[in-house]
Amino acid sequence: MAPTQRSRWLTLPDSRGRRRNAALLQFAVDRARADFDERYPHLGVGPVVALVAAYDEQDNVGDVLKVVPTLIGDLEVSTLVVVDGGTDNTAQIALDSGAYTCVLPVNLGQGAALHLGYELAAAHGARYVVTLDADGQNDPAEMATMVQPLLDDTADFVIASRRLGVDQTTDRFRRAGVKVYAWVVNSILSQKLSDSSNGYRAFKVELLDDILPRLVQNQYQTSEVLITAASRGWRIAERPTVWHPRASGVSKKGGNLVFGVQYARVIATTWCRVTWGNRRRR
Ligand SMILES: Nc1nc2c(ncn2[C@@H]2O[C@H](COP(=O)(O)OP(=O)(O)O)[C@@H](O)[C@H]2O)c(=O)[nH]1
Ligand SMILES: [Mg+2]
Repeated sequence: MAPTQRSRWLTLPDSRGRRRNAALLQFAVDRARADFDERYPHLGVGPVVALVAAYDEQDNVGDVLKVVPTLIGDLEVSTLVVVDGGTDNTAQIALDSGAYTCVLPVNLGQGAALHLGYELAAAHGARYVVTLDADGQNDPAEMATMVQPLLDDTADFVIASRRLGVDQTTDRFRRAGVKVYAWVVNSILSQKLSDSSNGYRAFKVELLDDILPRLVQNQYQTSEVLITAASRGWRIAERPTVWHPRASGVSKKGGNLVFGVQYARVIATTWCRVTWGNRRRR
């Protein structure tokens, strides 16, 4: 059948189209999960899982995985890579590095890939999950610092801060955006976070069990996770870390303007949802 030529800008989203997209997304996730379960039939992961969502990161992911610690204190660390579709060799490199690797058949977005990763980690016995970028922006050697407040039980969710630590990137717009969005998020959550958009985070698995059914963003997920967790009363802490430039390639989330607008959209929609949609606290 020939593809229709209607401009997507002129097409209003209809509920049937939305239902179809949701069904296709679920189909892709189910396929990836079934394949994962077949390849790792009796999987038990360590208490700490380093979770990496990777989309066409063949030039970066190997170096990241190489330096994930195998132990934090006496807790074993397992690495789980969710390969988010893509067309390059990311999956093979992740497998060769020894990481548990789940491969989505098509690109769904970072939020969807991490969502699947959280579910897999929780289902296979993780107690703590740490999310890291596959592009070298977060240093896996700092995982112990990230997890410590969870082990001390002074927080349920730890978010890295490039503003308390060191930001080695030079993009002034992104830097300004980090400050502006931290201010916005702090204003609505009554928190004092310095870097609310950082994707380097550590979670207790109980928190993930609670918030996962409430997450809907398939791509721009950092503020959704943070706002949802805070609105549920989970304790949030931050730790200083070093924010490195991407090892190679460019961010696939669009330029600064697209990124900024999408980020603002997710803050607004998540805030509305948690304010009017779910008032029940744990
Ligand atoms: N941009 C993007 N990143 C994805 C996607 N799926 C997984 N990722 C991973 O999410 C992480 C963050 O993406 P990146 O493009 O570096 O975004 P940024 O760090 O926020 O500029 C990287 O490890 C990507 O490989 C996707 O669909 N788009
Ligand atoms: Mg990145």
